Amino acid sequence: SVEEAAAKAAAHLADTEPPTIFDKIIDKTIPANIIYEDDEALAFRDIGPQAPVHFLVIPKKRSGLTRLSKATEEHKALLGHLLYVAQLVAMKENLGEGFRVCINDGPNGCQSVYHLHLHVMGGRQLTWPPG
Ligand code: IU
Repeated sequence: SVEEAAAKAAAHLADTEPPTIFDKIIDKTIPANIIYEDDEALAFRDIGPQAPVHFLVIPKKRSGLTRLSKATEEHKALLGHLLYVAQLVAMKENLGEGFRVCINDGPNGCQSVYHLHLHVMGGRQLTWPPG
């Protein structure tokens, strides 16, 4: 049935991992410098900026996405939306000369917060490759 399919999808996307500090930023129990918000996404300035402009774009519902490598077919629209928001806010932040979007995944990717987030950095000449 439709109900069974919905329940199965919800279970599949359920968060079994512990909440992170980003949940408190989303529910506004700890302050953050929020620069964009819609029904699905939130963007706020990184507390340890690596460039003159450095903000994070996160899904408001983690939906099982502790890290990018947990993505399934069900996440495709959300992933597209987050990338769209990244450029939307980058343009609002006057990063028309260019910027970088980065996702750190897992230990080798140097991920520290297990709630999917896109880093958006700009406002200076960036170099390549990153460390
Ligand atoms: P990472 O990709 O998981 O390593 O990035 C986590 C980022 O979250 C990192 O750049 C931190 O500076 C940033 N951050 C934050 O902006 N606010 C916080 O309360 C915490 C981390 I904890």
